[in-house]
Amino acid sequence: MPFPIPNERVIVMINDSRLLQHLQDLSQIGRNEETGGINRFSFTPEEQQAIELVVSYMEEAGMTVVVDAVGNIIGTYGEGNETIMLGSHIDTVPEGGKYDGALGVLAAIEVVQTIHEQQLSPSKKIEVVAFKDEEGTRFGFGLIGSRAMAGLLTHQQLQQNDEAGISIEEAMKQFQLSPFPLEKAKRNDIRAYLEMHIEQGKVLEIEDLPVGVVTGIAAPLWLEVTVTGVSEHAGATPMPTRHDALTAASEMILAIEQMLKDTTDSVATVGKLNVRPNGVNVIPGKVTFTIDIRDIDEQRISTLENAILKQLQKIAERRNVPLSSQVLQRVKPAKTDATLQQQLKDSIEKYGIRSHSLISGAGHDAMNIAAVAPIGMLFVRSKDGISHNPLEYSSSEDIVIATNIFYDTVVELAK
Ligand code: HGY
Ligand code: MN
Ligand code: MN
Repeated sequence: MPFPIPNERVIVMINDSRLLQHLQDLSQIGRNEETGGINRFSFTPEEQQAIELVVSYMEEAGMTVVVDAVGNIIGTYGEGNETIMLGSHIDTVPEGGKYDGALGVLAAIEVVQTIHEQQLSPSKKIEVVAFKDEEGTRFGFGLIGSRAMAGLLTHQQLQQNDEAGISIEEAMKQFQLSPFPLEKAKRNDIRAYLEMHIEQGKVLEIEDLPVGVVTGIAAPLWLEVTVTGVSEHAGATPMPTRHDALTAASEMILAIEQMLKDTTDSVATVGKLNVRPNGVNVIPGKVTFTIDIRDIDEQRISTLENAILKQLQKIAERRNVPLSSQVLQRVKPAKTDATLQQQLKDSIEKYGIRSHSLISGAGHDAMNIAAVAPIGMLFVRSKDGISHNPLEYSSSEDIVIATNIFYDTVVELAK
């Protein structure tokens, strides 16, 4: 479908119906028919099914496909010493939406397939990567594939267990992966990394724009806090003598919200809570909850981490319930590359669209790849800013415009 643009030149367009069909087909894998949410976690049959579908799309697009030592799916097009890498992820959060990650992988494949069909001969190799376990849903530790590619993944981190006590290393071996030595997955040939992703916030909707250029990515610090009280009989234990781990944790969680109520940069979220022994007639003896702290500034994250843990300790002491905490994952915030930002802006303006720059509150694989290559990100408008929710939605029009802009940028970079 040729797109008339301001200077009357008709330019090559991606195959919009093919891309939208691929998005629809992939979204059926791991879909909860009741809620419409998608549950596609790393090293599961649903993920394996999704991998097979994505590999078939990559091959149709003229790519050769390999799986690296930690399970990244890598489609390669063309040759060259330098690589233009495009990517995102196909795993999801619990009850996730159909666009988070999946759009970036499928749009990148569509860009390569259009390049292939146009018989362009890029001077650089182009790769499309579906990174392993970006979300960290199963192990409470994410961005595994991009950490490995950036040389940031450690043997110790692969010992993190899921709720069934299976470690990441064991899960990898169950899927016939041999991750060691971890250096095998490290890359030093990436000339530029570009990721197209839904915004997952409201900025582009407020600006009434289909796309935006990311200037920086706020990074997650994930903590796990355990509060230890005493399990006792709910009926026979007078209130003043209790050491209730759940009421203590509840006061702590509200204290976190209170500490951040006036900030604009940082955010903190308690997303998971586990109560033991979890009986109606038992005073909770042990409660574990997670804290997800984000900011674009690393110093502010660490200041907030210390202030929150200090405040929680105070509550623990007053209530006489010991508290312990551990870091589940810590990622560096990242700035995107100015040249790649400019290239994306040029492609956006070629379509007569005002280019708008914004920070990503959500984390992405690009944060890790920033350690070994210049990174760029193109955001696509999210309806109502909703994401990590079955209601997550980006319009077909926005997706098609964004992918055409992405195509234009990749063709320029791969020349
Ligand atoms: O947590 C994040 O920001 C991303 O969705 N993994
Ligand atoms: Mn996500
Ligand atoms: Mn994502």
